[in-house]
Amino acid sequence: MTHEYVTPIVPREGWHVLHLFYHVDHSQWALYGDDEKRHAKTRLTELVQEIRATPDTHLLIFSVVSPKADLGFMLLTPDLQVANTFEKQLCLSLGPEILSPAYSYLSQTESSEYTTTREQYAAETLVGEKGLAEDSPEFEAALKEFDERMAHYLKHRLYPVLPDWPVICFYPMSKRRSGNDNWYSLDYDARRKLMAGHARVGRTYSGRILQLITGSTGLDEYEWGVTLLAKDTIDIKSIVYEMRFDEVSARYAEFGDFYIGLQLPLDVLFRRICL
Ligand code: 76R
Repeated sequence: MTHEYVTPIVPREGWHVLHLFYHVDHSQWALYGDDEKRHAKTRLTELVQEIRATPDTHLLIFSVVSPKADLGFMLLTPDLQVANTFEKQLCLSLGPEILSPAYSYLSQTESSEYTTTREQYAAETLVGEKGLAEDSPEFEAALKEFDERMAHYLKHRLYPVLPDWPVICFYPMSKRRSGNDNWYSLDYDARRKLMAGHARVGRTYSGRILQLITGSTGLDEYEWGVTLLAKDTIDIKSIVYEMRFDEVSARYAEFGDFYIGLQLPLDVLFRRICL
């Protein structure tokens, strides 16, 4: 990318995340000659390579299943200036009239305020549930194991590297704020207890679902973007179904539209979307 002398907008922690969905205008594409078509695809291919070669930057590309959109990108990068630049370039890369935005979502990776802390784990799980004495070697070992697991986990939430699993599901969601069902008027302990139940359900999908929850309060229409990656749509369908019964979702969640995409290598994707 040509260097622009503008102040970077890099969050104190985490990265910016853009979900981008486009329609292809096939009537405009049909007007392109073979050379123009080849050049257009080369431009997009080179741009994708440039984006993927940018430090700390990831780009997922997928064909959208259903006419809600044709082509989707998920871009993760620290600097909003860079995200903005790439987003404009992606939209134009096939030619000025080929891609038109169908939907988009801006969010940031974030750590959760409900993640179990070292102190909670020590007091509630190790002493409370497992009955370990605070100065015993077992206690020390278990706490060390917790520290390592959490360091790895927190890093993944803020700086994720997403696998190339074929199925990607995206939807935005908020926590309800109405009458007696106002998430934001619950006190912290009540929210933390509810979230612990949510996480218990979520953990049973380990290895089948990779979830990335990105925060968008003040950035876009909803409060979070939910990105789920899977090898099989049945796992997407069952996690979302099972979560519906969990109080956090049953009582407090509101959802936007759902998008299902298939991650594909670019050459396969071009054929898939009939370019
Ligand atoms: O600390 C952690 O990150 C682990 C516990 C955890 C938190 C704090 C967790 C685990 N989630 C957390 C936060 Mn989740 N999650 C969703 C959805 O469709 C629906 O009903 C809801 C959409 C899914 C499918 C899902 C899956 N989670 C959140 C938040 C932020 C809440 C806030 O801050 O108020 C939202 C909006 C949200 C929504 N969650 C998990 C999963 C899965 C699979 C897990 C287990 C992950 C793992 O342990 O690897």
